[in-house]
Amino acid sequence: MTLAFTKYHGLGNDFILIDNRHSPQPCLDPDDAARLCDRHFGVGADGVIFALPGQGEADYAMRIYNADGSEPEMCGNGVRCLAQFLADLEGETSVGKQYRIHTLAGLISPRLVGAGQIRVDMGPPYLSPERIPTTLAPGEDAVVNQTLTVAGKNWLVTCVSMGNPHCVAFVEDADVVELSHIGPLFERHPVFPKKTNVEFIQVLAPDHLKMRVWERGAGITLACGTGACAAVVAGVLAERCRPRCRVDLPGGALEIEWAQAEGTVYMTGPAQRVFTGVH
Ligand code: ZDP
Repeated sequence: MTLAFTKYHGLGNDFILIDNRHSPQPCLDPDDAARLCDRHFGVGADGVIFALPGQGEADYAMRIYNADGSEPEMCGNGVRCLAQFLADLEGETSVGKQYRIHTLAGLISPRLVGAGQIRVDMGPPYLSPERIPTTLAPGEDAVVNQTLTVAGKNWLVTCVSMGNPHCVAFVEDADVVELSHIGPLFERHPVFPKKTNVEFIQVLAPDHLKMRVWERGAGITLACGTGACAAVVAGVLAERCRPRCRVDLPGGALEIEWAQAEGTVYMTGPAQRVFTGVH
């Protein structure tokens, strides 16, 4: 069987996009997807994303496998790449074009805003310990500034779900965090029954954050859209930043706004096609 695919990236967070509009079932199983993501024996990517037919009010549906074959509920950089992929497939170039995408985290709406930028209505953050999920702060409304011991050190963490779980730690200097050592220890810490993504955030100014991320199922990546959203929500809850911030990631910057009155988070950033291939 031959498989046509297109590589996209959002700030260096890279994905293999597959046109699966003919069937609601992804045409690859998780093991095949993990093999394709391998950077030495495959195409190389942080994940595989399927553009599936929509139902009801959704124009399309998205499913994603991480590089290890696990399936996350949502993917922020990925949904921007998906919107650009759909626009490229449809020959759509109109600024303002909006898609409604069904995801395992609900309906997500990316909009083409011009100059290669896509603004995504990411939906609400979920704050309760059960929704994240975590066993930290049982019975509380939100998991803010909780102490978590990892690698013999006490960290103050704030947890947020953007559909997928995030654990946010504010640090003095993001550059000195030993991500490859400490990332997996957070990811698999027993207080996170579905594992977690972890973001280390340095506050450069009340509206400007610097972030490094270790992703569940993918490891160190150059950017994480849901993680940047979670970081700003966590920063507001922990009184570290404003609801509207620029978040600098190793791969570039995202603009994040937690519109509390609307109960949603907006993320603006680029999505770029890299190449098309056949496997
Ligand atoms: O939750 C998870 O398992 C993540 N690895 C999913 C991917 C998140 C992503 N990097 C993002 O931008 O939100 C795509």
